[in-house]
Amino acid sequence: MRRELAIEISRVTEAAALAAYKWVGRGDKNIADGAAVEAMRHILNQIDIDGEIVIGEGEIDDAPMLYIGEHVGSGAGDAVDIAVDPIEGTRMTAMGQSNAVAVIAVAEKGMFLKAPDMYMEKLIVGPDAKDAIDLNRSLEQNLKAIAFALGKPLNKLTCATLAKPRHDKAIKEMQGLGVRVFAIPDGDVAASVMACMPDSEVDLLYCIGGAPEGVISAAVVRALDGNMQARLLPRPLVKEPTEENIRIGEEEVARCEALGIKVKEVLTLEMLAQNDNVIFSATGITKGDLLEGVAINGRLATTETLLIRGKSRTVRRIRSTHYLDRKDQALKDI
Ligand code: VTB
Ligand code: MG
Ligand code: MG
Repeated sequence: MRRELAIEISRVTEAAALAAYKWVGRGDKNIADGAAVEAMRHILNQIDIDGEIVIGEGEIDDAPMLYIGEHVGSGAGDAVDIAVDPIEGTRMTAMGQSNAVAVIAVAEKGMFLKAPDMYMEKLIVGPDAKDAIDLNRSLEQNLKAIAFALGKPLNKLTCATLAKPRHDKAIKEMQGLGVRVFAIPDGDVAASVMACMPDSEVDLLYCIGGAPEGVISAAVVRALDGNMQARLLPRPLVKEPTEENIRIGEEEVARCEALGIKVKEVLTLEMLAQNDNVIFSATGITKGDLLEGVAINGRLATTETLLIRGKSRTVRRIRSTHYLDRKDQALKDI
């Protein structure tokens, strides 16, 4: 992948965040998602890539999406696979809550795991604990191994997770062991990034979240030299085993089989993202732990973007000022 592609990719999440921002606090997550999708698609199609969306979000709740299998880009240039989440945190966007981001990850063709949009159990650590994780062992064993690798007691360990009822037991267990738990309402991509960043107090992420978010996170983990293991979980293992959820679960298992993956089997980082030549870009929509949100002042908008290029392991924070009246018409119309 040519080096300048990274900078071009940062414009994709900037545009998505700006489009999403118009819908912050307006109560409709699908309209917000739709606007971010349109903006992403528009900018992606201006870039000289032969890109394919290989994993995206939206199927779980019928939200608008960039379709899996959709081709983007001018068709000229690098053949790449793309994982997207135009709004990671639609609920936060619609309700004006913090931590919503627009994210994308790009890899060389064939390097990302192709999986349906379903639940995924994830365990992520930064470089210093990369050899300590094994999802075949218990959570407690993993926490102890991570703490040992980091040279600190369990009560100095901080785990990020999602504050969802499905994690109540795990959260209690971790707290019982003395581990500090940061349980955020939504948005495990930002938390995954924090688990790998050297300057963050988050040591690990453990949660059951979305598979697209998992693959996007795997790109960051690769780029920052951390480690990740994951497991795809059919819906009845995560939510109430209602008739509807059982039916969805059966579909998920069948789709996984067709893609050659076994549900519930441990997936290593190498399977999620096959090499570290990846690009990750995230732009804040609402202000959060990882990024500032969009701020608008008259015709000026500012954005903050985290842009990571795995090949060189360069981490950029880009603060941009946008003159909204100079944006191209298609973006203004979204
Ligand atoms: C997961 C997680 C995301 O939504 O997809 C979650 O990975 C799904 O939440 O980061 P529910 O199970 O409650 O529907 C996010 O938190 C936000 O997209
Ligand atoms: Mg989303
Ligand atoms: Mg999401």
